[in-house]
Amino acid sequence: MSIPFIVLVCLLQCCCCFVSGLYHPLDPLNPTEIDQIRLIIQKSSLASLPNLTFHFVDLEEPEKEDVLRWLSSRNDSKKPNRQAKVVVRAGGETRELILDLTLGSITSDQLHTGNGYPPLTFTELFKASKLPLQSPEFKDSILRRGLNLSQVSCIPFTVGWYGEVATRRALKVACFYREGSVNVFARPIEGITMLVDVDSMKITTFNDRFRAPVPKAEGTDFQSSKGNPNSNTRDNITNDRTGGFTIDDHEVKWGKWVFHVGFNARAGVIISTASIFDARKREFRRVLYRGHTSETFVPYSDPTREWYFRTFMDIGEFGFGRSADTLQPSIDCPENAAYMDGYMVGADGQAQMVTRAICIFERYGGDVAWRHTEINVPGKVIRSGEPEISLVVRMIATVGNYDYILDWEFKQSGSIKVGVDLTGIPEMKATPYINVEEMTENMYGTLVAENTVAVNHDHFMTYYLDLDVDGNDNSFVKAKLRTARSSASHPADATSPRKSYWTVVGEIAKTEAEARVNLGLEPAELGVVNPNKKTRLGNEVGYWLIAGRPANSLLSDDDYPQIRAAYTKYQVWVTAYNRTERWAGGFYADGSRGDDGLAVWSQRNRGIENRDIVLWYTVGFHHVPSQEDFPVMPAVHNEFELRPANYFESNPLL
Ligand SMILES: *[C@@H]1O[C@H](CO)[C@@H](O)[C@H](O)[C@H]1NC(C)=O
Ligand SMILES: *[C@@H]1O[C@H](CO)[C@@H](O)[C@H](O)[C@H]1NC(C)=O
Ligand SMILES: *[C@@H]1O[C@H](CO)[C@@H](O)[C@H](O)[C@H]1NC(C)=O
Ligand SMILES: *[C@@H]1O[C@H](CO)[C@@H](O)[C@H](O)[C@H]1NC(C)=O
Ligand SMILES: *[C@@H]1O[C@H](CO)[C@@H](O)[C@H](O)[C@H]1NC(C)=O
Ligand SMILES: [Cu+2]
Repeated sequence: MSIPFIVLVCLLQCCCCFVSGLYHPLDPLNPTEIDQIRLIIQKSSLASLPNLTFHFVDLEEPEKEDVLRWLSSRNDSKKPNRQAKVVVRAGGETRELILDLTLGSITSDQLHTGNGYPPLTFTELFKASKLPLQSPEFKDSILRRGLNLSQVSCIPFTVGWYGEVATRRALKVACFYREGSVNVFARPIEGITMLVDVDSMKITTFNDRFRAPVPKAEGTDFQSSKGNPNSNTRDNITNDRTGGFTIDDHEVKWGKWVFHVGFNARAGVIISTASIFDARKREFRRVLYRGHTSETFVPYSDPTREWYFRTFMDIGEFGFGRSADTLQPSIDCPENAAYMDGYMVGADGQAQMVTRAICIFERYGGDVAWRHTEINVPGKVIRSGEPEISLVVRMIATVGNYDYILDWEFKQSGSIKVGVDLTGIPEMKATPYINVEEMTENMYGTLVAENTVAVNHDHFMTYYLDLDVDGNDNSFVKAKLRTARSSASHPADATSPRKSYWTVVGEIAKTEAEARVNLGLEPAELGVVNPNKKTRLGNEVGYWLIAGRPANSLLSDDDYPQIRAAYTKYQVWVTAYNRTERWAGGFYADGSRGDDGLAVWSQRNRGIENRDIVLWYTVGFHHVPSQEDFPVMPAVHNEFELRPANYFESNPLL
């Protein structure tokens, strides 16, 4: 079929771009650079330390002013040096390195002495998952349950932190029975917990407390009976009405928008330097400097010994980019999608590629961008309007049992919509019950199949949104809508038969404390404005935050998981921009203790009026499972929108 847009994917030509120096300073590290990092470290004194493993490798965030300077001139002699931030474990310690790739050297090497650990490597998770199969105690437990060891799969889970004074890197391992089903998570072997010491890679605690029947295999298969859709039978959803989009290395141009699409192991997709063309001003105007998922918090609401620790921070403990799945054309993304690969580092320092990690496509779903019919012009019926066509950047993270579909959708109206869809397999536990009426104890979830309880939990996805609305210096507005009484003291109201109306009571948040917001029943308009830029009519240019269905954490403040993820008590925060403050749950999220992260930075209570600020928004879901979530869950959606408000002089679609 005809593809009406030009796609200039230049990923594997990074070396060519590199030679000519035509990269954007926020480009993700390419495989050549990842190799260079490994070689620099292997030639350094670090190589002599025992058990050197790579846990994190990313572009070291360049100074914003350097990036902006390059962007405005596109003059490569003004480009900042390429730098990488690398976290390795060696000799049982965590080291944080900064490498200058332009100079080819390590410029900083610091021991991490604070709490928490870097993300677990895939190799560690894999090794931990195999340990039970070698354990005599575990083999004995499986035998006594009458199960076949060769049909057992074990899955490692992060352990959180529960007030222990000293900790070591650890995982807990739970096991499942594969026999007769591909749905590993549907057949838990309940009652056994194993603690693994990650550095020595040994099971240090084994507990077999009780047995529950293993749920049956029948009815657990989630493989689609429809097979892969045939591209010829799909509706034709491409169209050429907007002239399509181009991808030049990592920079995407579509309609009025230009933005950069990056990728790293931690956040997955990163949108940078998004600007929109203003046809009246004949110039590109800045909107979003950098936006990405910052942390997820998924606490299960089950305090029992086998379940209490399941309070995951998937982005910091594993990584959304590390969990990025290769996208399936015509299922995960429509036929008209273009794809980008993603690169990251393996535990051994080698570059790893995820093919088709990101897709980009034009969406025309039959919606209306704007319309109007006018019948009050004598002798005429004037009908007008335009279809809604948008551009979507998508990735999917499969984090164990769950699949997160993460969209950035750009609209010609100037809106940026961020969508999150959850699907996959709920986490389930085995129980003796086959009917709700038999249940005499709190099972902390819903009976979704015989002997199977899907446990209550939440998903909190926190977004880092460094909006730079028409410039760096912005303010955060909390406008409340208040009911007002018509009053005799206002001359205009005096004769009104109306008793009330509503009015907008705007308030600029002066400090970080004033910018913590819980969305609720009280109507509020939240937004970021640039107080230094006004429309011709004198309104401050801005972007509103149109929130989705709100959900904040219901755990008590003194509960350990809540101490670690304290930022989930508010849906909205605003902080003063600081290049290093990007990860809401703290940089070292595994085993963290809540002493780094958004809630701590906000405690400094910096001034945030008319300066460079960052907006943080949490998309939350309280998940009370239902039988329809079994054996695989139909996608559930939530979203938010950043929408221009007095940014343009009038409707930019005309
Ligand atoms: C780029 O910047 C350098 C140093 O400021 C200057 O010498 C050079 O002329 C510039 N090149 C272009 C093409 O503007
Ligand atoms: C290195 O790894 C091995 C195997 O995992 C472990 O037994 C040993 O204690 C580690 N050495 C150090 C210094 O961490
Ligand atoms: C265990 O499962 C394997 C296949 O994975 C099979 O070959 C073997 O016969 C089974 N053993 C028993 C005792 O059922
Ligand atoms: C899709 O639409 C384009 C443009 O209208 C057309 O050329 C093409 O034949 C259509 N493809 C299919 C499969 O209908
Ligand atoms: C930036 O953030 C880091 C981490 O929170 C902090 O240590 C540092 O002091 C901050 N820098 C400034 C200039 O506030
Ligand atoms: Cu869920």
